[in-house]
Amino acid sequence: MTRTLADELARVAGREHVIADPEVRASYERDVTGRYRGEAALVVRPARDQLPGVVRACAAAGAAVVPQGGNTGLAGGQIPLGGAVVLRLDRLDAEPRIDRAAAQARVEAGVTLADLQRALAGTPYEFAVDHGARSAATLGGMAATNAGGSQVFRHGAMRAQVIGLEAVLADGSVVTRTSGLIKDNVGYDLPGLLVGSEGTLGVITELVLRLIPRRAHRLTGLLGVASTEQAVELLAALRDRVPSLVACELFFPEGMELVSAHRQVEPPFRIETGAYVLLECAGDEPPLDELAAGLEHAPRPTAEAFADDTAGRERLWLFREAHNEALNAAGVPHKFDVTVPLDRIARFEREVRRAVEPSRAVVYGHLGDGNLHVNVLGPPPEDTEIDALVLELVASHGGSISAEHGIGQSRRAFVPLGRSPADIAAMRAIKHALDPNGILNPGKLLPALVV
Ligand code: 2HG
Ligand code: ZN
Repeated sequence: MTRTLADELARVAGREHVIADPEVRASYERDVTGRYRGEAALVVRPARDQLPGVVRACAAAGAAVVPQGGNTGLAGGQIPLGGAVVLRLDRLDAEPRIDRAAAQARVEAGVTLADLQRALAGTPYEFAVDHGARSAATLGGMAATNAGGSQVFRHGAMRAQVIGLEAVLADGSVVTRTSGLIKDNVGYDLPGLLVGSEGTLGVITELVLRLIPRRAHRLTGLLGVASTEQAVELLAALRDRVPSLVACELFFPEGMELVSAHRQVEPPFRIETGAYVLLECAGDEPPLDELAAGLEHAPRPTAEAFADDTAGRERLWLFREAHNEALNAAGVPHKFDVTVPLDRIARFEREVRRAVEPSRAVVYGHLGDGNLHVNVLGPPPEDTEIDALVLELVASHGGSISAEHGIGQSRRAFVPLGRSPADIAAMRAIKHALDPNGILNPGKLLPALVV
């Protein structure tokens, strides 16, 4: 069957774009953390107009398909299971088209976030979602997982940026909602449904994205604070008083040490501190005065460093953004991507560290929206007890077990901690209606059916 499917896919996409060699396939079958490894029957790299034919061919052969963008996902959603066909979308990379009057960008799914940022340089616009994996993460994958990043508390996650999209459905038909019209109320919000569906309802091929005005001045500040409580007080003091504040990130001394050692960089200050808060301001005027005035109302930092030039700002951001990479170099962590209400975050952080003992938790995240990344080093990857422990704690604090990385494989079994039986049944009904044979990214997102 595989040979026939390979021939059929070669007929649709060209033989050079169908990869069967196990050694070449390998990089598409595992994720960056080393936690998720699968097996693909084939990897196919279709051009955009070949995608419907590729999906039809797979459907006819009864082969499952797994869309894959930059393979930066951290929940295992993009990793093939049980010999599925990987649809690698890197050929969907036409130059983004910018509509200045509408403040919109039209991008194909395989365009990376960094490529969109480059295309917007020199225009009056920026894209509101940003995160550390920008050079490899694709906008299609970011939409499929409803990715977030550091500016969500101001501008929302991917779903808030997607005005329209095109997607190929399980039968190869194409849904096109790419008019770019902001007011367009004809029926169900299919783009809203496809965003965050992690390739289980359709394969996103193009996006129409909202843009925000580019601000002339940026300022980054790294502040030491005595405790997580004080970090939250700082956020409360700045959120309204400093309208230019676009990011408020949190990390701890263990992360600072890990990144400094991994990247061989000196921390900007050496002083005992309970936590670090990284602030980013963007304004039409230099934001320093506004930020300084806001800080008057906040707990006094133990130490601080500021930069308003690109190199200096990047140096400060590195201490936050390189956490993931430094952890991956240290081992295969259990990764949790959770949201906790801000008034619970300090207590949760203390409790989660205690709960995973004697293992070590490295905690960091996007304080502005209560999104913490809890990474636990120590327990073997297959140990699911630790997963249950952490996620039940999250639920007990009224939090969400998945904030910005999706459910993928990693959180499937825990969906009932965040969704009611009626909610899960409605999601299953949607899945069944759009993909009755279950060929789109099986084994992801929805919990396994217990029969
Ligand atoms: C981040 O915020 C990314 O750095 C990765 O979302 C999170 O490493 C993680 O767990
Ligand atoms: Zn994050």
